[in-house]
Amino acid sequence: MKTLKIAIQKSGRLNEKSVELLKNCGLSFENYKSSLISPVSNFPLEILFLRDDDIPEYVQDGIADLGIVGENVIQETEVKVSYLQRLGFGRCSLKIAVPNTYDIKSIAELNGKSIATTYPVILGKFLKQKDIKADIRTISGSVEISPGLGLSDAICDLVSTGGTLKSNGLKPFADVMSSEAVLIGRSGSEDEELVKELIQRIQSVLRAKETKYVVLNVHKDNLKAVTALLPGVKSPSVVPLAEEDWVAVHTVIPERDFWDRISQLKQAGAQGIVVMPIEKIIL
Ligand code: PRT
Ligand code: ZN
Repeated sequence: MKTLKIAIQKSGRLNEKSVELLKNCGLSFENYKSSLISPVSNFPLEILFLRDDDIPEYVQDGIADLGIVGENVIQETEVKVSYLQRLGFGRCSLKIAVPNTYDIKSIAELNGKSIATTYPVILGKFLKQKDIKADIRTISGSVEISPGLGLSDAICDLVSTGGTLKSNGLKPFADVMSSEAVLIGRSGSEDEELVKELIQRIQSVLRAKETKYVVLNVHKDNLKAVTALLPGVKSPSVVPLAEEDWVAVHTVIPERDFWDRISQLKQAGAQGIVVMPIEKIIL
């Protein structure tokens, strides 16, 4: 049987979450920092640990079947790969930022200015689209210190909390792209059985993350009002309780509207609400 190869970041911001995701998919493997390749003992898969910049090309060239990498890296390397699944971690935005002292009003003011970045391809396309002719200075790191050193008027870099910009006296000015970690494969690889199986496992873990398992007690008189608030995967399960006229309702609730839903349920007569994390949801 064929053994798949998936490339993930060896160390850095995406490593831990990528390993966690694969482990949550039930894959059993060692995560030695020193090894470049780790076999999975209970699925025909090998994990390649690489620098993130190399992952898109490895997948494009077929050295790896799959990869987990930030969209920003895929766009910058301009490779041809398929996006198989957004993964919901490693979220950040590529932004143009200028010194706090620079009272910039419109993006057109960047005409003739210099912008330091490690993302010349993405920035170049963005500026072209906006019809702006700026001098893109490609540097390999520590972009945020470049205006302070007089190397550029502005920067274009990834931002997540905004702390780095702030501590370097910079303010975000324009959004170039937003990014998150994605699962990529060669075009057409989504039709392969093993790839399909792995994508299904990943999706069941992601779905579970987005939902909570809720058990609550309610008097039969209020059951209709309570169940009307609960979508569930299909519909909520209702179990009789020892106390007459009371039932327990079991269901799942989306994380995003969790607190709103809980207060509505309490108002509708729900009591003793117990909330639990879900490991996987297989549809
Ligand atoms: O060694 P290797 O080449 O594999 O790693 P790397 O150093 O190139 O990348 P790494 O580990 O820093 O980031 C990997 C991926 O994480 C990126 O390609 C993005 O997809 C994603 N990501 C998410 C980020 C950030 N958030 C982020 N904040 N990548 C980098 N940053 C940096 C940013 O460049 C800036 O220096 O963090 C700083 C800003 O952070 P805040 O929180 O202060 O705004
Ligand atoms: Zn890198």
